[in-house]
Amino acid sequence: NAGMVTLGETMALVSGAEVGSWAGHRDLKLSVAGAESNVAIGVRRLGHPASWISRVGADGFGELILRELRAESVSALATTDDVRPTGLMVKERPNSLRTHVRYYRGGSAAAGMTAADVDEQAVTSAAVLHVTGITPALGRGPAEAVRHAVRLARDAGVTVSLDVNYRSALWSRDDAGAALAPLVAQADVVFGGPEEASLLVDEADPERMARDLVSLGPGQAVVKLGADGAVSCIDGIVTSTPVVPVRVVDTVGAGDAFVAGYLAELMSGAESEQRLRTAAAAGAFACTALGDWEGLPTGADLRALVGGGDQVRR
Ligand code: KDG
Repeated sequence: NAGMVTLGETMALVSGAEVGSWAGHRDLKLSVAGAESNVAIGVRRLGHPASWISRVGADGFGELILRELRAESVSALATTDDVRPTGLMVKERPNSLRTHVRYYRGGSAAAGMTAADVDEQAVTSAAVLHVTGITPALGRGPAEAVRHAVRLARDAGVTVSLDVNYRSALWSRDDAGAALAPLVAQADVVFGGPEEASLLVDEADPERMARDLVSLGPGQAVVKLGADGAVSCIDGIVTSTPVVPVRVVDTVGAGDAFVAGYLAELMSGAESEQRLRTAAAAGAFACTALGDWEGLPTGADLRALVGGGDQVRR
């Protein structure tokens, strides 16, 4: 199969090496973060080709991002911007109860993306185009790039997947709702948490949210409920998918893992029940390790998770 193509910003991620205020200790670690590249890595680990379209700066952070994605065998279709720097995300955990995330991404290379950055061949030859609500929040150019990619995909009969992924630091709920509604209408699959779905539909009950999302256009809507699993409306059938219980270490990236699991199964031609089962298992597995994408599972990881068994290998 032709695999998945995605489009979005990946940033350098600076986080504390330990839990504790940065005023007290300063050991930092450097990694990468981006919702769309997380999904690309997840899909790739589950055995499907994945490409990622973006821009990075001509700096060490950009090089790190490209190396990480290539190390994961994701095809990085990114241009290097000689003027704008790579965006930065900073994650501080002053104590075990709180995580503060701050973005330094205004004027970043990826915020300078335009429709011209969209690799048309990659989009029209893919099985699935996956986009998120983060990219249109980055500026007019990135918003146009998303609209262009979605148009190309639709015209070529490529399945369009959208994760609402609302980021309150980037735009208001009103702006997000107005910009995302036309994208939802053109998507085949839409994912979102209840707070995100409520940008688009006037409902509070997850089941009705899923149904109402479908009435906007997509044949498949999945409302992700975190520790409470997911409720979906797929081809007219409403289903509740329970969570797979794990010992949670870090929940960030679980939503991207869920999407990756779902889309990987979709590309394999699996029925909706199997798509949702794998999505839930992948989301749970991602919570068992630190990092936004480091804990994304392979097929063998998922079989081990679902099969249980001995946790210690000697
Ligand atoms: O989905 C996890 C993300 O929060 C992440 O890795 C960073 O893309 C990101 C964002 O904009 O928050």
